Amino acid sequence: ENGIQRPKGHKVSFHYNSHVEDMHFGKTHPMKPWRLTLTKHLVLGHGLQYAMDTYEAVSAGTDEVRKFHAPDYVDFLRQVSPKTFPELCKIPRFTRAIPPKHEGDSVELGPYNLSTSPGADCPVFDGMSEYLFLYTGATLAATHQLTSGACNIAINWSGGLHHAHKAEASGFCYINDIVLAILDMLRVYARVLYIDIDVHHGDGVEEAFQRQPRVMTLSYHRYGPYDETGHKFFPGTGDLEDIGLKGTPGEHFALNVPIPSGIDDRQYKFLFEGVTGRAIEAFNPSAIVLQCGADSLGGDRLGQFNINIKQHGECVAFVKNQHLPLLLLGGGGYTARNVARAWCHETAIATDNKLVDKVPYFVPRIEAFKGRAHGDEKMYPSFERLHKNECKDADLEYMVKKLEHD
Ligand code: ZLS
Ligand code: CA
Ligand code: ZN
Repeated sequence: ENGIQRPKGHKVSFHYNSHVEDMHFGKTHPMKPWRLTLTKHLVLGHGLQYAMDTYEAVSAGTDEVRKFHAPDYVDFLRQVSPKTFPELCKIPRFTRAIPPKHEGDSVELGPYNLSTSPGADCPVFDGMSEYLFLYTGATLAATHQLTSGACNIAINWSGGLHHAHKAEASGFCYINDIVLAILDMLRVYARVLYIDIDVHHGDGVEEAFQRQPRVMTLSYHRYGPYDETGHKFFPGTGDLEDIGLKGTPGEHFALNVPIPSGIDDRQYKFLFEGVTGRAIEAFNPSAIVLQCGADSLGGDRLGQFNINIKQHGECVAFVKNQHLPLLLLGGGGYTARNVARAWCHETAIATDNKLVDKVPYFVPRIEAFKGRAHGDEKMYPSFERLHKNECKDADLEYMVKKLEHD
């Protein structure tokens, strides 16, 4: 009815389980799983399900998660809830992972950087264990569809949690579904390129593969002082000079594009297409994983870029046009209505569809779409409060040259 069609010449599979929507990290916590409800309603409202094979995800198994994460950490995540947390913290096997307390720490941290305090980045909340293994299960199912040749593009918007370490949660991420997906892909593909357009550095993925020449990681991110406070933008890594672990086969197989605040569409396009294009040429990947964190959009609650949905989507289109097996994952994104708009738009791009220029009739949460649309930008509402642009064209040109050399 909306003219949605299946793509010609390639297949797309979409992986999701609505149970991830019920989760709450805490009242003031910026990570809102209900952005996935909004995304789902937009995708279904536009009829994009008719253009893809849709699958309900099941939980990842303990053994699957242990392919990257430490066995004790996985056991802890399996059992943890606000009720069990205090008891688990006393078990000797887990107490080793409690960080030392520093003078002036505002939140009490338990094992693996987890905490029941409401002021923590990685809180322990009700249903957390189910949530973690579900988003991971969705990523692994998507990966399997790709590696088995059942599809050419596989999507999981609930995945893309790039900060999680082997035995530590970090920055809203507990299980690194991306690392697990890439490990699985290495069984089938000779070389995997990981690209990360979340506004934060993809440190967990880079670290996991820093010695590995079969995986190239490429992250675009805000880098430098956060504001006048002198604090660095999270996680504080991902300098231009960081190109993989020196003296290992992985040296030269990590690339970082550190960006000042306020970068606009034109500047981002120049950087993204210049650097990504050269990386693909030089690395010749057999498959690509694209983390589509939507906190790089203008007006994001945590992000500091001024990218519109149009350009964010053009990054996806550019990668899709390489015609390689492609895994599309979510990630950050803290202004929920824009996250949903972006990921729905990108689902349309993956399936070669153009969306009708109106909000679908039966989308239930009307207040989620109150952003104004005008002029050419109807499908891509421009953002009202933009960040001061500190991004100099000359610096971008220098970066493209420098990275080309690396
Ligand atoms: O890439 O900046 C930090 C670390 C801190 C400041 C915040 N406090 C709580 C801990 C110490 C230095 N953390 C970042 C993490 C950003 C993770 C991005 C994930 C991803 O998008 C992938 C999914 C951060 N930025 C903002 C906050 N944390 C933050 C803001 C507001 C709150 C509420 C809940 C908790 C405490 C009050 C919180 C965190
Ligand atoms: Ca990034
Ligand atoms: Zn982020």
